[in-house]
Amino acid sequence: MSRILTVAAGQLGPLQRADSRTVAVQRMIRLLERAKARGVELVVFPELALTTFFPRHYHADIAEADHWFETAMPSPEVAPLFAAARRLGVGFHLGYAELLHERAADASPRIRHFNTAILVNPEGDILLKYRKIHLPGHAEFDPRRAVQHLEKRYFEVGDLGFPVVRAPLGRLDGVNFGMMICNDRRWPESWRVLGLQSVEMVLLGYNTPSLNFSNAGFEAPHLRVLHSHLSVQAGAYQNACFAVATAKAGVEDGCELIGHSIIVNPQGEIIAQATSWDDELITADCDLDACTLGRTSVFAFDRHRRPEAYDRITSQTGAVAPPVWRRT
Ligand code: CDV
Repeated sequence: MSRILTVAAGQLGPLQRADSRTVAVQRMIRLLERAKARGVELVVFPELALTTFFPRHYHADIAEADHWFETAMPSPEVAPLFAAARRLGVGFHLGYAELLHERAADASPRIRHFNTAILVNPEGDILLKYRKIHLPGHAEFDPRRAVQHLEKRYFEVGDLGFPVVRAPLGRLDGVNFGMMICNDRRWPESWRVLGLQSVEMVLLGYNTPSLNFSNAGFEAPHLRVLHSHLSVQAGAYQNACFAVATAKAGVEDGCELIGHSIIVNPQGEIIAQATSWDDELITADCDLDACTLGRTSVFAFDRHRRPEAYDRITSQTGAVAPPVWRRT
């Protein structure tokens, strides 16, 4: 018997700086309705799906960026998305900026900011929450860049690790879901930590500019899509899982985003791909039993992994120079 989950990537076209959360939510509701008509049980929306990708905008006073963040989930503006999911019986994954009011160890109040994603079932339960760990970009205004990427300014590094949950969804009693966000997909460590928890489906959203603005050297624009797909396909194959990778696409605030959302199977094959720069739904029937082959053969971790040889992975951040060979 196969275990089929019908999933969709709900790609969003651009969200401009002036667009309200309500604009984004209404567009996502329309995608949920189209998903329902196609028998979809889960729709994956992008990273920071409620607003424009605001880390491209510099605020000298960091608190001025707080209006981009959600202090409750669902907030009144996002509640209609939860209601639509309930009405349609479709789950969803949503990326957003999260602002928390907390007490520090000395009881003083502190505000925390994360780049967050949640997995929500049709009943409105939050099944899994993830806070982005690999924050790209920089913390200070960089005059060499035509477009800023200030994730290190506005967000803290996520504090939830890479969690996996087994939860019922659609017609299935249990699916092992894991999450990562955008830049995390480029790091094999993210995938392997999920793989080591028997993840069956990785959900991830992204905002990737079509140009590399870091001014560190030339990167041909066509390689931006290649690198995104390469990362997701390799991660899914090497950890024998499905992946739904959903983009924001098109020209947002004058900055072009690559789009090219994909759904990938455990063989690393792309089984659905977006072709527009607009709101677009791509779907796939994912038989989760297809994860078994990889994880019981080439990637049977318990038989083949050699953690005793991997200590550099967790003990070291930057690369060190190798010893220089000399004739003896
Ligand atoms: N939002 C992102 O994390 N974007 C990065 C860009 C800066 C390269 C990405 O990895 O796609």
